[in-house]
Amino acid sequence: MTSKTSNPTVNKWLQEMKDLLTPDNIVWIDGSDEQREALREEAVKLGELTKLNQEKLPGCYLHRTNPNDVARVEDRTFICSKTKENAGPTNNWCDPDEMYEKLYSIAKGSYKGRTMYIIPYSMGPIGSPLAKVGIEVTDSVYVVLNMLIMTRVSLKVLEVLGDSNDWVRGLHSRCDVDPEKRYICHFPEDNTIISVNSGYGGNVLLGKKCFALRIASYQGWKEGWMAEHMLILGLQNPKGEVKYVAAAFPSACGKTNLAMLIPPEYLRKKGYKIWTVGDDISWMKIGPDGRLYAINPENGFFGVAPGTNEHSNFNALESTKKDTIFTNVALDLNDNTVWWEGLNKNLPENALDWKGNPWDPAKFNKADKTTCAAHPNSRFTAPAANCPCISEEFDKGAGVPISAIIFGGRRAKCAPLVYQSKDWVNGVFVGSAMASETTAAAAGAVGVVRRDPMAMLPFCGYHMGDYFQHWLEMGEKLGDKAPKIFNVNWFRTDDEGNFVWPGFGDNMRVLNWIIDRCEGKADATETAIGYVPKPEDIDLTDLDMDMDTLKSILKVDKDVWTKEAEEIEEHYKKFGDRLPEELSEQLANLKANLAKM
Ligand code: OXD
Ligand code: MN
Repeated sequence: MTSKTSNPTVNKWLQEMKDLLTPDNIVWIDGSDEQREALREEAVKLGELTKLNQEKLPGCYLHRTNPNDVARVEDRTFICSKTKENAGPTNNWCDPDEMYEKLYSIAKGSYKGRTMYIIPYSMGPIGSPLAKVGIEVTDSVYVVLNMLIMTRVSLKVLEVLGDSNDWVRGLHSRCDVDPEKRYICHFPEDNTIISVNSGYGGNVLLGKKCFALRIASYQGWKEGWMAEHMLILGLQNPKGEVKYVAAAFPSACGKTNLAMLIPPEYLRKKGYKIWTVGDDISWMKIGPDGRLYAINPENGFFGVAPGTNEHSNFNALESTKKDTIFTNVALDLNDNTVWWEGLNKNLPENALDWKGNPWDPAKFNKADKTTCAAHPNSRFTAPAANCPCISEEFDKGAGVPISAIIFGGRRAKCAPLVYQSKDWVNGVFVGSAMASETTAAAAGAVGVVRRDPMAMLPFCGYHMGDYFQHWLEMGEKLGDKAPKIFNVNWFRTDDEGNFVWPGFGDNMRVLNWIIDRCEGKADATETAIGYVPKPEDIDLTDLDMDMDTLKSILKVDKDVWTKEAEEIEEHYKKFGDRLPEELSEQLANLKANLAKM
């Protein structure tokens, strides 16, 4: 095998992979346009991709996964740290030796008759002090083409790596796409990821959830930085100043929409604007001036298609107009373009559904997901460079200074529209207790609360009690330069169950209050849970909402919060003696504050 590097650890691992997988061919992916074009053609020939209408959607393709393989598989995702205790109570664990043996026996010889693609990639701008290197081997052209969008793939990555051993090994093999033998495994102490028997994005684009969150969260813990499930946006005021915010919401709570928000017209006219730095992942390190700096380690968006339209997220839709791979959406045979529920009201008359079967719009019933043309978790993989509001800082390696961290989730009655934590430690408490309610969109009971600390429940690569402790230590290091921590809830409902807050672009009104608080410009009322805005400080210009309605969603209800505190206590029991003392104290404070209400 001719190598592209003299790095001994890379070459040794690649030789091991070749011996294990026994491919017929080996191809290094270099990130060039020519190679990408050739791979697209090959994928079309292999039937892995369908070429879409190149006039309307230049460089765009459609892919359909095996119907048994359409989402991340949390129950088959493992953190194989040396001890079970270090994976903690929120992760599946298996002894690493046992798991290596099992995975190697599944993967053995699985590239026979196939090509082993070697993808050298950087998470973060190549050479940035916040970036890290990975190498993924895969037998899937679809994975290669997605990685070319989602990460920075280049042989230059190998130059930057030099002889260092600080790189993440990623083995992906599609094998037979057998759900019974599907495993997504992480070996944090070995910088290694192995994914077998899947071809779905989050399980196989190993730079994303596997590296940039599960492995990187562990690295950040060991090395003194943070890898978080957060969007990053820049809010520009009429003076042209930009303040950066990072926000963590559980999956499907609108991170991509907030990251690409278009402000209401009256604010646009004044000169307000949002710049997108990232929509899913944030790596944050303390900079030379003592502030927290963030990069988006990704290079594209792996967004949920259904519900994306020119009103809900104009910028995301624009991002998908060229060089995009669509996965499991519907194919409109009339003009060879794509369609999904919520794109527009024109249900295609002549279309194939996400499985490739003819789709009958007459049988479509919104409430029954099995009648959908696009799979509810269908996706677009779009280059970040396509986004009309991409920040000019996106490609710069230094990162952006974070003024505020925002947590949030779907809570019909509990959390107010927005509140500020009392300080960093209180903010860590707020994040550790984060929760979201299930919606009618997913199978199962509606309104069930799932605790998802910092939106990292499926993504934290070590014991979550240690993760909370790491947050507390980062706060100590940051001292008075620490970002302020807030919580938002766009999803409060009235007695009829309707959302009260309009959300989308109007969330800008809340972001403005948050920035004003960071700059000491806005007042607030101290409550049992933190600082809540004075109703008059949330700007309702041009909005059909009266003060009483606004007050109703800023309210902190004693009974609801007393129940919430009890649930947090239950949730905390999981972490045993690894739950930091400070957080138990925070819970005790909350209870005492509520008792005084
Ligand atoms: C995602 C997720 O795909 O959080 O971003 O599930
Ligand atoms: Mn995500």
